[in-house]
Amino acid sequence: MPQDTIFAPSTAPGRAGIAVIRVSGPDAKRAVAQLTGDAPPLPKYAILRAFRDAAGSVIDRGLLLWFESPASFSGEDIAEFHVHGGRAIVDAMLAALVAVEGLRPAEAGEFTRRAVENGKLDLTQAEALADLIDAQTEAQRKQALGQYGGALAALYEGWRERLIRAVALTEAILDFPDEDVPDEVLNTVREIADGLLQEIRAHLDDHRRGEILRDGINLTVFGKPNSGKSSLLNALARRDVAIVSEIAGTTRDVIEVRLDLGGYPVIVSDTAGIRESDDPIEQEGVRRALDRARHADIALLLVDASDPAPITGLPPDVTDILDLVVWNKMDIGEPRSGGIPISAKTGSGIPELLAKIADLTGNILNSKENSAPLTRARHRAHLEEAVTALDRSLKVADRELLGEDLRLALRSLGRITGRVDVEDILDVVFREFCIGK
Ligand SMILES: Nc1nc2c(ncn2[C@@H]2O[C@H](COP(=O)(O)OP(=O)(O)OP(=O)(O)O)[C@@H](O)[C@H]2O)c(=O)[nH]1
Ligand SMILES: [Mg+2]
Repeated sequence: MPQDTIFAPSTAPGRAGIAVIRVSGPDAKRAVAQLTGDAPPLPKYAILRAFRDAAGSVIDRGLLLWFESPASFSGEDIAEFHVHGGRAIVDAMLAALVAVEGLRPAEAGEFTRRAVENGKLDLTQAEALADLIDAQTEAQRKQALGQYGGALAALYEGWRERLIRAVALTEAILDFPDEDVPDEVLNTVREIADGLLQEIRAHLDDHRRGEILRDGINLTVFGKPNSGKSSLLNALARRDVAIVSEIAGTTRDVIEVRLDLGGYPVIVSDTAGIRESDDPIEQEGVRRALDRARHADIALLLVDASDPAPITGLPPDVTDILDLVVWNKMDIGEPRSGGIPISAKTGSGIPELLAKIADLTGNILNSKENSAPLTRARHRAHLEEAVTALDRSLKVADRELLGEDLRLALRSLGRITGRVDVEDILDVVFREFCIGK
């Protein structure tokens, strides 16, 4: 079925030196002809052209690039119009393109979707492309780039290929009567399944490093009212994010700020001060504060060094929740042992605290060097399905059930990269075993 030809700006809207508008599909050449009155340049060469509207008047002069199918991002013919980045120019270009027969505006993600459909990218690479564009810090950029380069795809495809072989072997022996099945075939199948099971489990058991890096490390500041949590948030963010006041119970809700700490994305949450209260809104705030602290990657308990009873009123399991104790108001408080001394007001101790947070963050993310970390809950869910099926396959005696479980595991792995077809299996079956000759 012939595809529509789609177009969209590739650059963000607004004023800029240059804006790029991309056209992808079988009618891209027609778009070039209509806007420039000429054929496209050689593939991957840029040429300066005037771009004209339907009435023939010049919209702008800019560079035109041409990519010929299949050697393009989407696998289709692609024309790239580089114009000056002004709103009126881009609007006029889009109007000119809409007037070309066979062209329509692209839907969100449609270029990438076509790249996947045409086998240019697998699903993990398409996801990585989105992550790369969203990356806010160095560490996120590196992780996304590795995945875009196919690190995860190679890992998962490698597993899938081994599993395809195991499935093919089970298919091959299904037609044999029991006594004729050579033991070593079943043993090979079980060895493959067992090896994969262990590797996938090790990959899953990564303390969610890749996902945490992608989403950001959650640092939650909690403690008694007035201990200076909001002051600390403002000091870390170096701007006035949260309201600070001497009235206890100022913060009611969770306030989040995203920070780049040494290349790592850290989401700092300021929370309501923990105390007994009759006010239902404050009670809810306290509930949220504790909930956030319990689920945080780093729970920072902030205590007031000038408070004679600095931890009274905190829940009994507070030591289980906290990862880090920080003493605030050292400018007016008593020296204390254990924990990091700071003053959110004067800024003393903040560099040491930042170093400590970077340390903890590094521990969470780098406890093991991993070139292809798991980055998404979607992958984790499919991998867990595969583990369940593989685990079961090792426990069943029946050959048919064994094959069924291996197939389930295979399908789960295939869902991660977007390859779920059984054709692969049939290929191997026919190539290796000549069944049905
Ligand atoms: N002297 C001194 N005062 C501080 C320091 N940090 C915060 N304060 C003061 O302590 C009071 C409470 O500060 P907040 O940052 O609002 O405290 P909080 O923990 O967010 O309080 P709640 O939102 O009510 O839970 C304010 O009057 C701050 O100016 C500090 O390091 N030294
Ligand atoms: Mg506060």
